[in-house]
Amino acid sequence: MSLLQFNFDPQKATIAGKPRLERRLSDLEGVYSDPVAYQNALKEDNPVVYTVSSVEDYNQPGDLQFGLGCLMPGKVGGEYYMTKGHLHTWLEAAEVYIGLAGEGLMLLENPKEVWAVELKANTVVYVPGGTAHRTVNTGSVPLLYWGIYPAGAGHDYESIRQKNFRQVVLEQAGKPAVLERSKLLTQRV
Ligand code: S6P
Ligand code: ZN
Repeated sequence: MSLLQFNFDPQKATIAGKPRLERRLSDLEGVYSDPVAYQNALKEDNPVVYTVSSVEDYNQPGDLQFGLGCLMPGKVGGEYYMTKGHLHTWLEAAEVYIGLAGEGLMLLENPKEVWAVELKANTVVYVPGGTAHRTVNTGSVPLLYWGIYPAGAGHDYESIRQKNFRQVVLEQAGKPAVLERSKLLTQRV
């Protein structure tokens, strides 16, 4: 039996003794709606956009796994830094997100509905099964959150890679605006 208690560092967004995944800007091709702005940003720098430290020690039916996500503040072509976003491979698997610090949104969508839900300290967001989810940092400090999901949920990035999300979060007049991708100007994808 592994440990039942885990120590995490909210400043470093690490969990003691556990792996931490890093996603840099170069890992996010096709995520941002303005490909020219994306390529220009990459020519400048290849920063870490987010990290996820995970505890996936428990793998039996009924078990839970969890990850500490830390999404940096920043923008590409006016579009806020965000995660790749995914469905779960086990499509029906739901997830709970708990905001710890920072300010952001979760884009959620399934074939029937689309939501943009606030994620920040002291909020909990329930991601229903069958719902694609992406986290967006609309603030000026790192957005720190827990995601807690059933063992075996897995990640399906391919469906997102093909269609992307139906909503886009851009800064407009200094504030976040949630827009429909289908209504963006044609130079964005
Ligand atoms: C896992 C959970 C989170 C994400 C993290 C990074 O089910 O939803 O831990 O993995 O927010 O996002 P993404 O889309 O790159 O996996
Ligand atoms: Zn998930």
